[in-house]
Order: sequence, then structure tokens, then C-alpha cells
Amino acid sequence: MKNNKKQEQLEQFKVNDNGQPLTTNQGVKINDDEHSLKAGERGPTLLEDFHFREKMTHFDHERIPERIVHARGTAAHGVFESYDDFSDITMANFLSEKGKQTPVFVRYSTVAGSRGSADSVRDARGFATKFYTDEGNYDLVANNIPVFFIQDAIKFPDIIHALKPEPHNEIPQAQSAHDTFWDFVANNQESAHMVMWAMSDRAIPRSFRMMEGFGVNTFRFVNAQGEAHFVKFHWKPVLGLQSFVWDEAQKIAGKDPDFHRRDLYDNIEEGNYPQFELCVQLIKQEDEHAFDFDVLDPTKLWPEEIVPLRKLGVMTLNRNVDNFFAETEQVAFHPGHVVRGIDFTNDPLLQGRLFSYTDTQLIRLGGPNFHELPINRPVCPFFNNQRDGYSRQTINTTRITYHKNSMQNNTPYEVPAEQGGYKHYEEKVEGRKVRARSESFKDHFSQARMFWKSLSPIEQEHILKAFSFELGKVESIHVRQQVVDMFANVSRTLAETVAKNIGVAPPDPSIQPVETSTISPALSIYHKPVLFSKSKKVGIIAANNDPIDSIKNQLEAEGITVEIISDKQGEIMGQKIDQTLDTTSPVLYDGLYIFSKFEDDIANRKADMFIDEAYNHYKPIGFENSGIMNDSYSGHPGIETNVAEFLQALKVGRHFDRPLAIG
Ligand code: HDE
Repeated sequence: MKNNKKQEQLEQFKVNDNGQPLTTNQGVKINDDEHSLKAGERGPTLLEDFHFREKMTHFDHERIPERIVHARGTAAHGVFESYDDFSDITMANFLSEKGKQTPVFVRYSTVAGSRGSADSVRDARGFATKFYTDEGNYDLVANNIPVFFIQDAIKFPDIIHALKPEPHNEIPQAQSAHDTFWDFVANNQESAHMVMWAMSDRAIPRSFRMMEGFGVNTFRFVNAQGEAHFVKFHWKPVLGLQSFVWDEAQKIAGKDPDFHRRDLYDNIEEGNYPQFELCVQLIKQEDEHAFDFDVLDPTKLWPEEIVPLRKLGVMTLNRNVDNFFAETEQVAFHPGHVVRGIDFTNDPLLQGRLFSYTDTQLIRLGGPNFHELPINRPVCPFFNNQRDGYSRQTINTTRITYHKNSMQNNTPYEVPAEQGGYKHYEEKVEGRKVRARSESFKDHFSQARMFWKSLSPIEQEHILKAFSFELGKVESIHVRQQVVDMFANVSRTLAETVAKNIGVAPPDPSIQPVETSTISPALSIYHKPVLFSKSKKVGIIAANNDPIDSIKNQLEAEGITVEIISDKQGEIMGQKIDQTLDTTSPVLYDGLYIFSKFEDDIANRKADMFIDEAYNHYKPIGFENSGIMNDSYSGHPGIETNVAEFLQALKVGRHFDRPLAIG
């Protein structure tokens, strides 16, 4: 990495205690860490035992409040490289030059679950990026779904209360399949569009490396001439989009609750660096009212076919954190952390977010000095008259703590806009003070229907199943009915099929879908499939003496991560067995390669289960010898008998046209 300013800065804070003596926090060497100080061997512990008190007090205070939303997350360092000089649209310095590199830190998350919840749940994913630019920190605090449940920030506590586990018994964890969430949906119909996304395959991504990111809110780009554009931000994964199937996602939650965290960590360690292209959609100021959606409405997206994407650069995540707490947990993002050239709009969700993020850091990180934590520090110098407060680290050495002054020649000084000072875009604003919502925000169903119509049949089927699953868990029959009636505005097929599956009346014939002619093929995850096998994971199931060498080598030569699975641990033909049929599960692999039968019948039954499950989840299965292969699968899509075809099937990913699959 050319630009490693952030890495250099973090180095100063790193401590390696390997080989060092044990001391107290005051630096006093400790001669016994096994026994508290007692009055006699069987006597009471003494208050003067400063070492015991310090150790226990620190332990008692190890936890900080988890994030109220997005508590479960994982993060990595990387670098962003600008494709060009984009000064025609923004003054943002990190976009001012072809090849300019800026260090970044990205935290991925789920929204609803608590810090220890499973990775693979059905939920939106957070995708927050901190750019440590030469002109200050810029945070792009994004999600993997381009729209949101609500239009006004004042409703955020309501949607989150409804989504989180129910208050009487704190059940269910990290799931929307319960009464209060769906009651909120039915009675707050602005949620329709995002609910369609949340029920789609987008909400169960295969990997953080294989999902898109969206800034959701509408921001502004401003160039040096003061010309502005409305802007929406997108991250496009180089690996394209991949998702779990729902049965698999639920099983992974038990078999490996850290699945996404592990996938990101392991791939970065392996050198399979995830990459994402940063793109923007731009709308000219004068075209603010030229579309059939309001550009300020966060429940609407701008179809790519209508407002094309412009590529700005590429981000590569190439370094894992050294310490989860210090970096991933203490990082503080804020959509209000912007740099020159990026500004806000009146999007009423964004306006409220601008308050919430600082407010939440104050309680979570314990005071106003969280910007001094190593992970949050800008890489450029920063000076102002803010002083003191909890955990202040800076030692300010001057007497001047106010502006204006003469004793320090009126420094730190204000910087004129022409010389790099941040100046807000001078938007003209007028209006009465009202608690109201614009008429232009009141169409809740057109884009929900556009999304539905833009998807492939298999994606639509997954949405039907997801609605049926979620509503099938809702106990209040009237809530089920309200939801079914609501989604008849989006699709009669959707509402009628779900009604049948969950045992409520079909929606009233008077409720008909809103007509919309817009279709956006780009919304389908199968629109532009990326075929790849590098960094996918294959399990080879083999018994004693199976000649696995050549297959293993061929797969590894393609950059595939291979694990050897057998009935017990040890070695096969000199190759280490990584897992047994008990320590792993087919849901943790992108494909299986099967060798011969085991001597033990129970092992064969377990191996059959592996095959069945991989079959049901549409995954490629290769085999050398049909010994334990369920014959009825032979010749089905993605069931292959040689490595070359298996590799091709692995590149494709899922084989949804399997006649017997029940995933
Ligand atoms: Fe957030 N959101 N949010 N949000 N959000 C937080 O800030 C909030 C919204 C997003 O990895 C909190 O530091 C309000 C949209 C991400 O650390 C909190 C509203 C989008 C993360 C907060 C929204 C997001 C957060 C909790 C509606 C997609 C995790 C902890 C007005 C663009 C960042 C924290 C990380 C976190 C408030 C809606 C993305 C409470 C009030 C829309 C990725 O401040």
C-alpha cells in the first residue's frame, strides 16, 4: 500500500507484551498473580491488595454498551484508489487525482441482533467505511439495501423497537419473524419497499465480500465553482452478488454463528482481498423535480437504467484488525463526518441521523473525546479550542482556548473556503414550521412493485417463501391478514400465495397493485452473474487410502480453499484431515467433492446427509466413485463426475433447476 498513513499512526499505539514482566497499570512489577493478599492462609482478603483491586476493577468495567443497532459486526483495513480527477463534480480531495490512495476502515454488521448473535440471519447488513483523507475523515455509513423502512428519523426508535426482540421475554434474537415487527409494517406502510428487500435474497448474503453497499440517503456533491448535484453512493462488489438459501442460512446460524466474520478474516489472511468499486448516481440541482419519485425520499431508489452509475474508484480490504475491541468495537461512524465537496440534503432521515450518531457515541464511548481513540483519529492534523472531558489524551500546551484572541495572533485561525475551509452549500430554504410530510412522499407501493417485477422467478419464489415463513411465525391472525392485504398493493400473486400458505383470507379483490411501467433489471442479483471459483470453499469427503492428492491440488491451483473431511481425524495418504463428519457441516461449503465409501455404515449415513443437504441447497457436488452417492441425483444439474465439470459448476454457484431439491 502506497498510502499507509493510518497504519503508521496505529503502530504508535500497539503493544506487544511477549516476553515482558507482569506489572500493575502503574508499572509496578508483580511477584504473585495467583493469590489474593490474605490475613492468614485461610483468612479474609485485605483491602490493601492494590493489585487484586486494580485487576478486578478493570475486569468489572471491560464491557461498553453495544451499539443500539448494528451491534454485531466485523471490520478490516484497506485502501481506496481514485480512478481519476473528479473535480468536475466534487472538491473531495480523495477523488482529486487518478491513482490517489486513501486509507480506509470498513465495518460490516447486521442491524437487529445483539453483539453475540449469529451472522447469517435475515437482516439488512451495515457497510460503513471511514476514509482517512488528507483533508479529514469522511464516513460513508451505508447498508446493503438501497432504501429504508421509514421516511422520517423521528420514527427510527419505533421501527427498531418493533424489530428488536419483544420486550416481555426478549425473544426472538436477531429476527424479524415475530408479531411486533409485522404489526409495525402493516401499520406503517412506507415500509413496503424495504420489506420486499428484507424478504429477498439480499438479506441473506453469502459473504460480506459479495454484497452491494448503498448510502441510502441523498447527499450533495459540490465542486469548486459551487455547482451541486444530488448524489447517491453505491459500492459494487468485484465478486458480484451471492446469497444463501434460507434453510442454509438458518443452519449456519447454529453450525458457525461467526460464518461471515470468519469468511472475511480468513480471506484477507489468504490474500483474497475483497474489492468494491465506488460509484455515484448524480442528479442536477435543476432536475430535482424531474422524476416520478422524490429525490429526498429514502424509501425510493434511483433506477440505474434512469440515472446511470459513474465509477469513481476501487477499495481493497487488505489487512485484518490487530485487536477487535480497540478497532472494530471502538470505531465511531457518523454520516455527518464529511469532507469538502460532500454536503447534505433535506432528506428527513438523513437530517435526523446527523443528530443520532454523535449522541450515541457519547454514551457508548463514554464522553466527547472519542475522536482521539486511535481508530477514529484523522491522519491529518486537527486543532481547535475544544478542551478537557472524560479520557482526554491530548496535552494542549497553550493558554488559548477561545476564538477570537490576540494573545496567539487569533490562532487556530479560520480557513477561507478558497483555501480549503469547509463551507456549507448555500441552499435556499423557506417554509412554515410544520410537522408534516410532503405529498411527494406518499406513494409507498410503486417501487415495491418495481422491485418485485424486476426479479427473476427464482428470486420471486424466495420472497414468497420468506413472507410465508415470517408471517407463519406471527401469532396474531389479524396482523397476518393486515400484511397480506397490504402486499396486495404490490402483487396479487404474492399476497394470495402467502395468504394460502399462512391460513388467512385472500386479500380483498378491491386491493389491486399500483401500476408501474418501470422495471430495473439491475435489481436482480442474477442480472450480471460473476462466475468465479477463487476463494470459494470445497469440502472433499474421503476415506482411508483415497487418492485425494490430485483433486486437492487441482482445486487449490484455482485458489479454492479445500478442507478434507473424513470419519475420523488423522491423515489420508499423507494429507492432513481438516474436519470430521461431526466437526463440520455441508452448509459451510460452496461445494462438495465425494470419494469412496467408508467402512463404517454410520459414517456412510452421515456422508449421505452431507450430500442430501448440499443437493437441497443447490450446491455443486463432484464425485469420483458413486459408492455413497444417492443414485437418484445422477445427471442432475451441478452433479458432476469429473473435476473440470465440477469446477465449472462451482463457478456458477447454485443450480436451482434441481428437480428433487427441497431447499
Ligand atoms: Fe444508522 N445508526 N440510523 N442507518 N447505522 C447507527 O450509530 C440511525 C440508517 C448504519 O458499524 C447508530 O454508532 C438513525 C440508515 C450503519 O459502527 C445510531 C437512523 C442507514 C451503522 C444510528 C438510521 C444506516 C449504523 C448505532 C434513521 C444506511 C453501523 C451505533 C434516521 C444508510 C455503523 C452507532 C458501525 C449505526 C442511527 C438509519 C446505517 C443509533 C437515527 C438509513 C451501517 O446512531
